[in-house]
Amino acid sequence: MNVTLREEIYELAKEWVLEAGKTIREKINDPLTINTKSDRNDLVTTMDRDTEYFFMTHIKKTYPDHFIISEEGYGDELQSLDGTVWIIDPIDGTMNFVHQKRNFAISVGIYHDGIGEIGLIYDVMAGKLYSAKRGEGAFINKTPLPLLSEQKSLYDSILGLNHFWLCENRLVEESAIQRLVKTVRGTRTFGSAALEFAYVAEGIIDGYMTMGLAPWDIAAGIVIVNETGGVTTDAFGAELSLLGKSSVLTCNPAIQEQIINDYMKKGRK
Ligand code: 2AM
Ligand code: CA
Ligand code: CA
Ligand code: CA
Repeated sequence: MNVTLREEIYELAKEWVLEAGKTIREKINDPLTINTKSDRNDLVTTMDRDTEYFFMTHIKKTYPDHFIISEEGYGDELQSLDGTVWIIDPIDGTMNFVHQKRNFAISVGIYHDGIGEIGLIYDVMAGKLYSAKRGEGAFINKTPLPLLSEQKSLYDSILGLNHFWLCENRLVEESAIQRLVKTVRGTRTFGSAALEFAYVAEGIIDGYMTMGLAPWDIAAGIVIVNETGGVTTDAFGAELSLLGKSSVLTCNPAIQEQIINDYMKKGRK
């Protein structure tokens, strides 16, 4: 992607993210209309939909030839990542938004011909914008993020893991996940995949592993984590597709192989 055009797109995307965040903050105590999707804990609110609609209308008006992949239904049905594609989660961490009124993010990843060019993750209530452009490093607001430490052992690591790893699953044996949580220094569950990616980039957790994420949960995070030297694959080390759901491991490269080789089920793709 042409650098001047990328700069223009970045500035506009940032402006829209900050504006959408401001609107959410202003309405944070308004009564919410909450609906459920796949099950009673899979929540969606009018704020999720309104925020996505805001992005869709601005993008389609300014860049009619760009495409959108997004969670709440205003995006395009894409079979490929050809061209410029905005991959948007209007509110990542809706359960936190509803129950805690904090710890949720707006996530916008912009890809050109399948390559992640721009990542924006906005922790709306904290007013922290994690951002990156490919090859230009990552930032929190205007402060550059340092590269991740190359001296990192699994013993000294904090991992983002959620309770689903405790339930029976196809990816890891119960005994292996118990060994893993006893090996690492600690585990955390933040409830927003985008924020967990941002924390990996920031180096305040060393890895985040989860099942069944969609492109909008990870698109921005991949670009930001990349810029601080982190790596993102599925939970078996395979390359991720941004056209479907997948397990995800994003982490400091120093601990990636050990997690995959010593803990995950063998022989799985
Ligand atoms: P969401 O809030 O945008 O739905 C919660 O652990 C994390 O997993 C959030 O980033 C959440 O995104 C994501 N997630 C993906 N699929 C989900 C589902 N079916 N129900 C709840 N959270 C889901
Ligand atoms: Ca959701
Ligand atoms: Ca999400
Ligand atoms: Ca969402």
